[in-house]
Amino acid sequence: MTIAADPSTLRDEIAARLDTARKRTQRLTDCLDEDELLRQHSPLMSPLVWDLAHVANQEELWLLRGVGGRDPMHPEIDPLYDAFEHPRAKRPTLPLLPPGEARSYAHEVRGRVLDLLERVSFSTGQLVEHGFAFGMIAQHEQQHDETMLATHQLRKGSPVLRAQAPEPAPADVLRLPAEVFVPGGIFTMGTSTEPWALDNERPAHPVDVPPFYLDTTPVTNAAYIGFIEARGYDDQRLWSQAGWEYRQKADLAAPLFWERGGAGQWLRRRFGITEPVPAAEPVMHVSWYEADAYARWAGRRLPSEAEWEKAARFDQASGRSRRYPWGDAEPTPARANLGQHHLQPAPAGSYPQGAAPSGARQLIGDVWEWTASDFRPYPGFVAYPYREYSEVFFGTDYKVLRGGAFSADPVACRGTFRNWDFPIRRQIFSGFRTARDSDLA
Ligand code: AVJ
Ligand code: FE
Repeated sequence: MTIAADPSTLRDEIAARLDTARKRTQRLTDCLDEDELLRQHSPLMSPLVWDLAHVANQEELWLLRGVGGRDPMHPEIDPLYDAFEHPRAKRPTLPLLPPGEARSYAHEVRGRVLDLLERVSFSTGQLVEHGFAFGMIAQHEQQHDETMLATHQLRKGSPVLRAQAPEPAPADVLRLPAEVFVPGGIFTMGTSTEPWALDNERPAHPVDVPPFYLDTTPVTNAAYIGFIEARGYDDQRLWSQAGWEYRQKADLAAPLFWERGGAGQWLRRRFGITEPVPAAEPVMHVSWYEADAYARWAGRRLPSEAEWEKAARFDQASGRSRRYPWGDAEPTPARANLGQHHLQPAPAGSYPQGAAPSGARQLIGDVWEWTASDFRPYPGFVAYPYREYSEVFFGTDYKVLRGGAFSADPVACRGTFRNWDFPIRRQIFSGFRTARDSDLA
């Protein structure tokens, strides 16, 4: 988000970002009947009608109450939509607002927010400076839109979501080197200036990263099939201890949503349609444990989070960290596969216009990329505006994912953006690329 200096342009930008999020929420919910919205499609997910009202409830909480100082509209429903009161598995048993009421609640909140936006001054404190709280809420709705897309992927039944396929890979993919070199040295990680960056991306701080090599593109389905056919899932030596335990317990044998077809072919289910696994596409729906085992099989390792960010942002020529791999300008459809315009990743090597100075491609968009790193605070971290956004998740339970996927919106994706999940998770749009040390150290 490039923030406009003058308040009236900022108002327009905020309204547009909120509207994009709402249209996406509607696209993901208007296509299903009441029963499908109320049903829990997987114990991993909330019923879609919960996400719908939760998004509205957070918007009411942070914008109407937090910024606008209004009284709660329906205080009795607050606990229902507090993510910390009720785990996802329990949400279907709650007296949730039925779809019609959830929609009108969201509509009413939004109307009042747009009124507030007309009158708000962006200079009355940290919450509204550069429109931060509005940006946070647009990001929050988009993050739930991504979660709702994962719910669609998990649901059985007739397909309702369709989108255009991405372009074929550009001609130069055959000449791309397998890996790029990132020289050692200090770079600036995180940000203190990106106006809508969330608390966990802050502050900017120097990190010394030894030289390393990184895959030019995410690992493809074809490469991953190599790991499967080499019996990587059966070779305990390739797995971490926790990874092997989980591989045994969950009987992992391939990415989630994959099945064997005839004649050695692999098939996958994607938004209700079964199709051959496309060889050139980045692999997706793998857990951190699988990514870690694959990397070991390939004689490599996952990149640390700092390595990933340096490869994505650091411009050796200027010594600066960019906002995005290609520079400081906003994402466009020519630079990155974001925003649910395509409902799948583009072939590895796509988006030459989105390449990083290191030469790596698709660091933003296509698939979230698992990193080797635990989700931890940066030095100087301050929880803002609430501890439950990031701080309560810090520690060794979660691994960091970077870069965003086709499922993520540009408003909630940038070179500094940090996502996190449990290392067993596979229903998310997760892939990875691998790295290795350089002997130049
Ligand atoms: C950043 C994607 C891990 O979905 O749990 C949504 C985002 N936080 N509502 C999540 C979030 C509160 C969060 N992730
Ligand atoms: Fe939420």
